[in-house]
Amino acid sequence: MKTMYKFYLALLSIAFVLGSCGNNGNGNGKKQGALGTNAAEKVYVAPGEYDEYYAFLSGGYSGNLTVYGLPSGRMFKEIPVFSQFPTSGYGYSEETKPMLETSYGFVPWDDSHHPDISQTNGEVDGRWVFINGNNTPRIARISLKTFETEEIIEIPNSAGNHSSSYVTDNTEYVVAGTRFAVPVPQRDISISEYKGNFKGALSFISVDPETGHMNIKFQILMPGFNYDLSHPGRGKSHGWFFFTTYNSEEANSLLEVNASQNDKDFIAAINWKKIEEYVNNGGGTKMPAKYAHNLYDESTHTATSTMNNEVLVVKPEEVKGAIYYLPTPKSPHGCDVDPTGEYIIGNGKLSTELTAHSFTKMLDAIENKKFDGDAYGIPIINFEDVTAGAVKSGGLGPLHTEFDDKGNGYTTFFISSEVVKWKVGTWEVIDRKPTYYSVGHLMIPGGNSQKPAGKYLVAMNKITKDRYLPTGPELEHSAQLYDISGEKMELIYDFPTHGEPHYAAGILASKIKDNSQKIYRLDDNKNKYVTTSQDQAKVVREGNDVHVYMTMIRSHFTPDNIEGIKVGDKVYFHLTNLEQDFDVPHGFSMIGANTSEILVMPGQTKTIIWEPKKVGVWPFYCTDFCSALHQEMQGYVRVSPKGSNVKLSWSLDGE
Ligand code: K7E
Ligand code: CUA
Repeated sequence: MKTMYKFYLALLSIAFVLGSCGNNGNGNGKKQGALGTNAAEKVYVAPGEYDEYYAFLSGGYSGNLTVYGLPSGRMFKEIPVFSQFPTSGYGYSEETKPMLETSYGFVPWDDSHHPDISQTNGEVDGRWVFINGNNTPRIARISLKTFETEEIIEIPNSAGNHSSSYVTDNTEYVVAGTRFAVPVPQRDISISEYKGNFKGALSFISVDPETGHMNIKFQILMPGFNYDLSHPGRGKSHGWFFFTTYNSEEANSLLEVNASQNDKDFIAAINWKKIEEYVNNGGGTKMPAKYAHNLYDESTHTATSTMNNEVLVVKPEEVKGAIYYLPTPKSPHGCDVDPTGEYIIGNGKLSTELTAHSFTKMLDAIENKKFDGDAYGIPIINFEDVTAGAVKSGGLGPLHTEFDDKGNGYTTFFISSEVVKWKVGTWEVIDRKPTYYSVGHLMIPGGNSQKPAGKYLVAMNKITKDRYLPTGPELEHSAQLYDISGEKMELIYDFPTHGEPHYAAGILASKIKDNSQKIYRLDDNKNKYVTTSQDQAKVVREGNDVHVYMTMIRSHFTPDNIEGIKVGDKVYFHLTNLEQDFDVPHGFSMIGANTSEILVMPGQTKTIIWEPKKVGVWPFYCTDFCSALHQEMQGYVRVSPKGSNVKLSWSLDGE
């Protein structure tokens, strides 16, 4: 182990020397010679023009998803997913709070890793993007019409939901796999009883082709390894799913040493079609499991949270011939399948090589029982009988691979800080370029589908250091854009990202932009508390609850004066934005409210709660600069002492 580390360090320093040429930005704001001649032109999107691609970058510990344009690297939006977001009021407004409900109660944060765009016939289709929450296992579905989170489903029997959220060729399933093996069902047992008692659940979540609604169709209770990443079969291997594992040692302490003992871990190959058939014929066992399913309804602008009580589980031994292990060197991390579906690439993160397994060879080995024992009854295929070759790149710490449209693979190497381009099938290395610094994932638009677009590659780097003007100890992460249209890659741009992007999904802008919704139609607004015109605005007291039905239009609230509120009341402001023009939101904020503001889109209704604590006259105002008279968009609430007999009244302009 020690010599291994020395070897890494030696190579690392070489890589650093190699890597540091071309990084000649200096402190005088004078960048020199880093780039080819026309790099600036390649990334320049003139004012008023559009980017060619959308890129959806995961937010990591921000819990969200950010939307960028490529090649410009301009950030268009941050979409709140698993985290409360005061910019829009997501997770603070009464309508969206249910989105963050779980079986653990309200969980307003998560660690979001892997976005994946829905596919049709193995091609990204621009309907939805899915993303996993790692920490409190959840999968979210985001509409690419509204760019809002529409659904979140919690994953029971799972922990560190990492080998997620990847979709099959026709989005039949979005798949979620557990990183940590845990007792299933959860119970009070000694951690030292890990081996054999802990399980790794792999969840297959069906997606309704019309509505996108998710449902956990079944979970496979696998041996207690760590299921790190996954990828569906494509084309010829459609119907299979592949998961990398580490810790096949089943260690439960000091994993950095104890889970690195075996020379090879596994890629689990799962014939999900076979298991689906088994389940459709009544197979599997329903087990009690609590998990939340949260759904946002676009017509009511309101989310509901439902608690489910059982999940269908399948044990590997129940379905013969559906699950195999492919030995794969050195704690593989990324698991990637090439666009033809023939090759399954395991990126052994403690290895220098990439392992390519062949789907054809795998089927042959299964048919001819070329096995090398089993793990908990799951046949292990002979290594030689399933590998097709290895990419011997000389890089260190391979993590993730994506593909272009010309039969090339691109792999990131974390330790040697580079992207390596290689030929699928011959495994020869074609090119390598440094990244700044320590790259994790990479993304080529459509690069994990059957139809990649081989124009740009985005490297998402873990370490930023000197790439930008310093901002104190905490720096945003850095992404880098490469032009991959030629034989050699060319680094053409750097841009900062938000949170920690672990993966991204890209798609031609033309597949999304014309469907992008502009307003919500007021006529279609079915929110329980909608106020469709100013003359319907009102204030209603129900015990200590006071409901304010308020409208917003440029540039006033109706009503804007309210009296008769008392300390100890709970005031619900139900705000409806009456505008029906694109891009005219109004905001609402109330002094001392223990929530956030809310931003209400045209035709939408949102509710925020305020519990006044002090007697006085308290102002509220619009937070979004909506017109020349935005600053006039304000009002007052008079708060009287508990038990006061000031009558409830409200008005606009004294009426
Ligand atoms: Cu490599 Cu979550 Cu895909 Cu980070 S993971 S890099
Ligand atoms: Cu409405 Cu500012």
